[in-house]
Amino acid sequence: MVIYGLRTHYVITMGYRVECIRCGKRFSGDEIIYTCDRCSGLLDIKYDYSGIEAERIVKAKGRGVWKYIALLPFDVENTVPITINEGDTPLYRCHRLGESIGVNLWVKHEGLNPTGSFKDRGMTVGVTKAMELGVRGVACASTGNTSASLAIFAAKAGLPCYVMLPAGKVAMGKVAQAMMHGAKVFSLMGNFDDALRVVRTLCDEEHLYLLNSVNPYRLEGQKTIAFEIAEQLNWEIPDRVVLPVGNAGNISAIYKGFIELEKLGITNTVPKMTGIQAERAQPVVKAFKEGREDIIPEPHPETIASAIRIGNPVNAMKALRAIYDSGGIAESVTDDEITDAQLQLARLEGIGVEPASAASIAGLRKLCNMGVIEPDERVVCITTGHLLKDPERAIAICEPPYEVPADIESVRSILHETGSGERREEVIYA
Ligand code: AN7
Repeated sequence: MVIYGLRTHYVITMGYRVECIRCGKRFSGDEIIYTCDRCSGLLDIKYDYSGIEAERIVKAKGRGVWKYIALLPFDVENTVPITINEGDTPLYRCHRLGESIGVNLWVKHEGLNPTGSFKDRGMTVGVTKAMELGVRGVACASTGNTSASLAIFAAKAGLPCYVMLPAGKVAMGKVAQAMMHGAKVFSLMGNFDDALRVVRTLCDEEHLYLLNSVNPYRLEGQKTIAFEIAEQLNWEIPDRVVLPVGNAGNISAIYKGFIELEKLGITNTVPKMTGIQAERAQPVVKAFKEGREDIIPEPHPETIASAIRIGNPVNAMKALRAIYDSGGIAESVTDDEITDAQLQLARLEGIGVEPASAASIAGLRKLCNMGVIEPDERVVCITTGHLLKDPERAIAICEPPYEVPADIESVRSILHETGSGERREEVIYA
């Protein structure tokens, strides 16, 4: 049911509204708009929390993102979600890695979503919204995972899909997914920020629906990471959540999720939101260290963690608010620190992640070494994407296989030479 206000353009749609975070201007849920037309501020989805009972979250049935439909911008009765069972990812207690870092550690492995990254949580909501709006096609710019996820949800929905990738800078597994699932893939001679600029204009002029994380519906899906963490810890909030930051959507979304649990009276605190960026792509970290509320874009971002090779993150203002308001922090890590953390996760915990995801562990280790994070803290790191997204990087940082003739003596001699199957932990810096 949609109730139109007569004099204002403000519309109440299914118990939520869209609002500019800067000037407060309100928009209706059936308008296609990504930023405020008055002040260019980011938009946020707001609910009437007094009308939502805590039980609808705490005792929600089902699994994954749609289990939390009471806090999603849809009509609970009449929505047909475009879903491939996203969310419901494991929260691993990581004793070995936690001990090596010196902290109580859990890892929420978002790489175990159906397309291999956390983006699926936002895309199931975003593409369901696209169907509700009746759009003629969907598009995004991407460092890879967004395009892979969008391609797959668009395929499921039967929508044309257009993705813009920075040429030569997207990990192989992600490009393979976008191509395989039928997106029209463009390789742009520029970086992610250039691609986003192009696709925003393309969407306006060609009437396509933009599904980058500037689209506030995406973040509604991603905030369910917070609900799941809380539930998996029996509604006890961890002291801190650490995650990689690129376009800065996920940190904003997860913070919002924790705030909503507080608003519903389910919890009474929020974790310190801790964002990690790569040393040569760290506009949010620099803004945080200078106490600013906005970023200065970096024209030439660079890192082996190609997912977060972003110099002008659109959600920076939301992310910085999340970090400041939660008493969190932002820190940068080097590519070598990211690589070490990727190997540690793989070999101490059996968790295979792509480089960007390992930035969370690298950042945690650095902040623990600096004494910023105390040993008794309960920390959840979010690993955002699966190892197989970037197989080339995995092969590049590991010892190559032993090439031997197919006879037992050749194999045995190498086996003894290298210490009979000894774990190759010597490569791990601790
Ligand atoms: C594995 O796919 O921006 O800070 O275009 O793929 O919410 O942007 C990917 C981002 C972290 C950063 N980890 O999240 C894209 C894209 C992985 C990612 C991030 C991304 P945001």
